[in-house]
Amino acid sequence: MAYDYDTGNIFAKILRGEIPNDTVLETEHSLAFNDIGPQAPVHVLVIPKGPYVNWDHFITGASAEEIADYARAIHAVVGKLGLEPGEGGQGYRLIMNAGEAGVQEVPHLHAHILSGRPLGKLVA
Ligand code: DGP
Repeated sequence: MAYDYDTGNIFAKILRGEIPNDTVLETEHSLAFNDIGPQAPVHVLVIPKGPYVNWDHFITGASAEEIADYARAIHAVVGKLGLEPGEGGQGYRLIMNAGEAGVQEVPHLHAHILSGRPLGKLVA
């Protein structure tokens, strides 16, 4: 599947420094920042710096280095915010929306990390 990346999307603008963000963590290939409309006390978005529309685009098009960096960046945010489940950590929910059915609004891959309250059973 080929994806057309829209360089005008809001996260591309954040990555270019054209609009501000509340950064939680930055790595060589990834950026994590607080969601502008948090759905929970903790609502962090983690994005790769490369131009990937969604997870499927990323996992088929990114380098092993980018993929490892992105996975580790998500883990690092969880650690930095003390969200690891068990041993006193709160736990969290990790979500990626893709396409129409997933109701993805911003066409640049992002993982939502949600925590800070009981999130309820996941329903469609
Ligand atoms: P999704 O529906 O999965 O595409 O979620 C997009 C998320 O992006 C949504 O939770 C709100 C967030 N968002 C949209 N615009 C901005 C912005 O300009 N800054 C930040 N920090 N978050 C944004």
